[in-house]
Amino acid sequence: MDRDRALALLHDMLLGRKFEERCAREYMNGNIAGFLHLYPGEEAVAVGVIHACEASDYIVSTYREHVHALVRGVPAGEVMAELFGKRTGCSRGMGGSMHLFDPERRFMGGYAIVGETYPVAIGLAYGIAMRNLPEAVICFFGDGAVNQGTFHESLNMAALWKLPVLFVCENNQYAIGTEVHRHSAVPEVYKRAAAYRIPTERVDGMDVLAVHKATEHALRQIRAGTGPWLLECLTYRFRGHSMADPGHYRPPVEVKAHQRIDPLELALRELSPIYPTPEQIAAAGPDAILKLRQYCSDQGHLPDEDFRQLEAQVDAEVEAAVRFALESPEPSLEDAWQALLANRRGETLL
Ligand SMILES: Cc1ncc(C[n+]2csc(CCOP(=O)(O)OP(=O)(O)O)c2C)c(N)n1
Ligand SMILES: [Mg+2]
Repeated sequence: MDRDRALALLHDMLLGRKFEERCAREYMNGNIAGFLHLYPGEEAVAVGVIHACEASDYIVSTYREHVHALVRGVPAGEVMAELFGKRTGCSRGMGGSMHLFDPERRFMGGYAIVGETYPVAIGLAYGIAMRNLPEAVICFFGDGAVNQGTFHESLNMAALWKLPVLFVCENNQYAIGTEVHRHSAVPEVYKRAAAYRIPTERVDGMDVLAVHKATEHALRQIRAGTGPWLLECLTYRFRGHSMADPGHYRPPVEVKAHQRIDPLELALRELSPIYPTPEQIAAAGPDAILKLRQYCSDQGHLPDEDFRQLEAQVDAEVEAAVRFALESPEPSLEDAWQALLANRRGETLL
């Protein structure tokens, strides 16, 4: 991987982390209402997968999708404005946190219903196959979503018709408060692909480069016409299921153990051929971003000054997104009517 790509990955991982932490604050400030599911700890999955895609590939995601949208290139201001329920949001302020949408960037949602993403993804993939295009669909889902009927129906159809879909399981080991081995008879999600003869791989979802490499490999084969793939990414969410969840079902020692393998830290290690010593990490304090900066400056790979600049840039992006959202107008009643009906050409009807 070249330096520019590595820096782009790092930028998006930092943006994902800082954007989400800011969302938590804005929720507490009363600027975001409803459910809010945050992504810290899982950044390597969205960033690794989406960076391996072409802009012409479609992305279908769940309700934990802010970072997927950001990595796909939906402007941070439009994502934040959507969370604030503002008219300038990517879903015109009528979708909210769980229903981000940007068809021009082929970001096809944002779905609140667990297991809803698969039929949408195979529908898109069927359209691609009928037109014989070199495109693919990326379908994200959680470990808790593999027990839905739509999972099996969609994997069967995708395999049967050799549809160009990459199914990506974000296995963060919990469906709300239920651990994967308590909700799934086969807790190794990748093994389920075998039932439909779908090729599969299980990767370390905390390692952005491993995720990126596995996605490139799967997409090469999908584009060669061999049909779908399933990638299981083992990851962990650092926060509760949503802002309403204090997460008491997880022992603090488990959470701490996972936080020690921060995907941001791993990403920066990958930027350099030499790994930091445990002493260097310990000396950098508890904050992963500080550790990264320390590490990079120690290695001389990404000079401290460059890292400071990158971090300042991300801070400014998040700040501008919040300002944009705050200053944007609410949708009007007229806007609500506009979004109610559409004809087959996608024109809204009143
Ligand atoms: C069909 C349906 N059933 C139940 C719910 C309630 N629900 C919301 S999130 C969730 C857990 C999903 O867990 P997982 O797929 O592992 O995703 P994660 O939240 O861990 O990212 C459930 C059961 C829902 N939204 N939709
Ligand atoms: Mg889960």
